Amino acid sequence: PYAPTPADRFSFGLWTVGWQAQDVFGSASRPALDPVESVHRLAELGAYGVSFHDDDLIPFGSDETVRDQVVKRFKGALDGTGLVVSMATTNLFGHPIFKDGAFTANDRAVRRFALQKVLRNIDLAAELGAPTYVLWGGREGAESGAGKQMRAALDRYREAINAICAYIRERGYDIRLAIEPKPNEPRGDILLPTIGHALALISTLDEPSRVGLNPEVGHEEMAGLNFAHGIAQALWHGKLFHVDLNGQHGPRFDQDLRFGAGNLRGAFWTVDVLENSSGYPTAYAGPRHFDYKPPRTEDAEGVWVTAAACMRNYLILKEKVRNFRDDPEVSAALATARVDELSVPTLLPGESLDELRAEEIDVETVAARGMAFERLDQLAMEHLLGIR
Ligand code: GLT
Ligand code: MN
Ligand code: MN
Ligand code: MN
Repeated sequence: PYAPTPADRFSFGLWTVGWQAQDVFGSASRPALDPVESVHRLAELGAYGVSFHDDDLIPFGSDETVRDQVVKRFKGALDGTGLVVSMATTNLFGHPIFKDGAFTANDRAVRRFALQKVLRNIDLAAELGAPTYVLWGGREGAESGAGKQMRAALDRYREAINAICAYIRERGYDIRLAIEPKPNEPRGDILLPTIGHALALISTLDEPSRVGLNPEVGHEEMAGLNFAHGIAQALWHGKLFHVDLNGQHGPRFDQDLRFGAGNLRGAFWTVDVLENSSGYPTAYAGPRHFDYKPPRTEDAEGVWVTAAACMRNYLILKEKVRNFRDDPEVSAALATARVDELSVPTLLPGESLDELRAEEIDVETVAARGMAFERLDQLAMEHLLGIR
């Protein structure tokens, strides 16, 4: 049991298993990993897809000959294993040219270069069949007050996303964009810090229907937010295009732990939402994508232990969530907590507000009713702890 198959649609970024574990305080603890080997290992483990930044695959600054060779080899690995490219994105944060951002750098030449880099990699994304293109603006932000004019930066952010959408339309590509929010790191304060901020920007775009979200568990939790609630709202807006699954221990540096580590209860409710266990009409249709970092303590083989664990933990939680939802005691507790009653509109169809105002509500009786949420939550806890 809990052995993943491609039908589970698990996917990994090349930069996750390929991370050499260089951090702010120390150099790499693992050797470089060939993307072709990653494709083979991920396929053997039961994954269905991979995602990549341009530079994960084609080293920054490569000439056309190298580029063509790399892409050919990568395609060969995909064809040989049946793995798909589930998403692609641009590295707009690694090179020193992006030290003050990419789409929102004060320096206009940087912004023009950033856009060039994105458009070029969108051609490759289309060639490899990626349905989703992620925009993570880790360097779009500031450490200080006066250096960045926030409203101008938002104008430029929107301009860039509109230009990318126009390019995708002109080329006739079947690609949607997904913005990935993050509150901080590497910049002191990043633009579009949460799901809500990104949703608000999307509503102002030229083609809002082409743009949605790629929320990451750890990024919302760094902001002290509830990830399951965040993705539920994204689904409600029809904007959960993609998801980055990982683990985080509350507000601190971005830990990118394997899925299930860190906030385990949060992971339980995240799977509940993604698997649509409560049966809400809008379900998540994208890949179960892991964006985590195998800790610096692990060696080259340890990396694959963590990758397998991400998928295994997801499948274990999926079973626990299903058992929770199928448990007759849970059904009774849901009824006692009047959870279904929230789906009943507050006003009757056609009811006038005068009728509402005329109604006599027994305030004391209504106020005295307990909600019995603790009983319901304890049942969830016992399913998660494995005693039910
Ligand atoms: C980087 C970041 C991730 C993003 C990736 C996409 S790159 O690793 O920390 O959260 O999803 O650009
Ligand atoms: Mn992260
Ligand atoms: Mn990350
Ligand atoms: Mn991410």
